[in-house]
Amino acid sequence: MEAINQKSNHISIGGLAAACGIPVETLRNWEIRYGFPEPRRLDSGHRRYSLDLIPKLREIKTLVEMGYKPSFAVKASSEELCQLMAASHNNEESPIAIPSSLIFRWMGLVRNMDVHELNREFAQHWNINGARNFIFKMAIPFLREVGNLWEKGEISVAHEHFSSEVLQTFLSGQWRPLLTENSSKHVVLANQEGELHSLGLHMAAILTTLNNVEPIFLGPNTPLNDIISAATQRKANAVVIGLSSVSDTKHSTAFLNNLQKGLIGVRLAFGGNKTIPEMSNIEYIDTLEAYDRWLTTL
Ligand code: B12
Repeated sequence: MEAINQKSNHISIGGLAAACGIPVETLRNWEIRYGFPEPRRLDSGHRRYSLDLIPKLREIKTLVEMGYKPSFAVKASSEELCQLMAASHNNEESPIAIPSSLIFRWMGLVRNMDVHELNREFAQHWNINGARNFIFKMAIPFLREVGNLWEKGEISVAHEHFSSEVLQTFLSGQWRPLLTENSSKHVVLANQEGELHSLGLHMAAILTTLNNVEPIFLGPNTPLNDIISAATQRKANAVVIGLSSVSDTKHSTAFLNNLQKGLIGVRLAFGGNKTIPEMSNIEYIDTLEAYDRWLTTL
């Protein structure tokens, strides 16, 4: 690293962090892992950064918030960053269309139980299209196709379990590294006892992290009292329960009512495709897109 003197056009790591909205720790981590942003050193050894790095770092931050992996965004060339940013601005007006050939190809990999290729495909589409497009346009239609083919007897239970396991491991590996220590809001995410459909909850965890809210992820089959203790211990802003159509209506209604009684001053919501009669002070969030918006109301 080149030594520089104090008066040049450079700022400290704290200054850079403030200018880009990226914590100092993260900047140091990226430097160690990816060699970027590379500081120059004062004679004293302190880091100094060129002001020219600020626009690029702001773009990287935006992409990471959209769900791109830091390892991908930090290493992208200026040209790639420019293209990704342009694509992100166009996202709302022209959402990406998911070709049915993609789901067809993924189903072929499921039939062959090709975990390596399926993982590679997931990672590639996550990186290229971003977390939200991956969830809404790819993962959910993929699981629906898995369900349809299983119902028609065209794939076996083993194929269904294989697809959901590979996807779940992939999703959980994506959202945990996105967690930062600076989120002041927490949401407990859990399924009730007996409920194993937790993929929607993993997708919810990703959206939670992207909204800079920390998920306290308890996952499937969680006893009521443990959900209450977790929410109390972490002073959660909300508890969100994932309920699939498999769950029994009476049981789920009683579960939510009892949960609500045990949670004082904590918002309670449930999502998923279970329809149950309206209950006061318990919110229903029908889709993950709605959950993404709901998080901004915390
Ligand atoms: C994967 C899967 C499994 C996996 C789950 C693994 C896992 N880790 O999640 C396993 C193999 C364990 C499983 C087991 C069973 N399953 Co299953 N499963 C599925 C499958 C293929 C995908 C479900 C899924 O995760 N979708 C992804 C979610 C995100 O998509 P979605 O459900 O459309 O969600 C939308 C909303 O509901 C909402 N949402 C969903 N979750 C959440 C969470 C939050 C917090 C929020 C806010 C919103 C939200 O957002 C989405 C839209 O944006 C479906 C097929 C299908 N067509 O759905 C069957 C399906 C749900 N299963 C079914 C059945 C019958 C079962 C079993 C009873 C089978 C058996 N005989 O053992 C068991 C029950 C287990 C249990 N006790 O819970 C049936 C349910 C039929 C019914 N009664 O309505 C389905 C529909 C299959 C079918 N075609 O028959 N299953």
